[in-house]
Amino acid sequence: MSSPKLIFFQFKTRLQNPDYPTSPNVWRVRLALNYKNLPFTTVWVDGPEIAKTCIAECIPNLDFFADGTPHYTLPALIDATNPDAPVKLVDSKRIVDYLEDTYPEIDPQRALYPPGTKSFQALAYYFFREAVMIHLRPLSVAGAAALQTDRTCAAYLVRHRESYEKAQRMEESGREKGWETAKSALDLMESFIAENGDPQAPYFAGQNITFTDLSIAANLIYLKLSLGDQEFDKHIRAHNGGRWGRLLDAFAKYM
Ligand SMILES: N[C@@H](CCC(=O)N[C@@H](CS)C(=O)NCC(=O)O)C(=O)O
Repeated sequence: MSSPKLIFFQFKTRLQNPDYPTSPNVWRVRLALNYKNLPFTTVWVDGPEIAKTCIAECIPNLDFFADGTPHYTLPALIDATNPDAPVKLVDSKRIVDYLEDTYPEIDPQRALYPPGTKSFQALAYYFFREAVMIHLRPLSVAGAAALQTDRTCAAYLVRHRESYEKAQRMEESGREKGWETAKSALDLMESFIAENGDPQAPYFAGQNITFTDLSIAANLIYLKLSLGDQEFDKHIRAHNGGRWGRLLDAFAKYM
């Protein structure tokens, strides 16, 4: 097989050194590419340029706005390995699934989807987003907005207006409530992991990294960047016996 020619469209931010995006969705793909050791080139896209860039590259829209206009998003990926039939994808999970299908790991211990785990992992993906991240969004949105480029910042606040306004209205007690709810969901996640019979195992499926770990790590990176080290360390790093801090550290080499 000829070596892959992958073009990865990442969300540009203020963080230039190192060049970090602040979107968990972009991180999900970036961690997957690096974990799988797939070479890629990056196109950095500023927020207001997303639609223009995708249209120019014939990258499909993710969905539609309420008024029927197409909604273009990042991350996006072009696999130009076969120049006659380039594959153009959006949606972080769909992109990771495509990479895993197209460039499978030779070592079965490195498979992101060990046989029979796809549906369970889809459930875990849904749970983490809907039970954990949703309660932290108002807490992280102001920090994430401050990391966007000048051109993106205003649009970012419009897009996340509801979360941002909620954050501004939140008293300290409201933030604590958000943390409490999110941490209860993390406790549940921890109890699911314990079902494997080895609560000390580092990863969701035991000793080997799977998609679920990679996806949670992408969210943890986003939270650490947008909340700042102090708040992240106070609430998440040591929670559940340090599981989340260790998971983040395990993925540092794939950032
Ligand atoms: N489900 C999609 C969500 C993609 C998404 O919402 N991307 C955001 C960045 S985190 C975006 O491009 N927003 C720009 C916009 O909505 O205009 C995924 O997982 O990739």
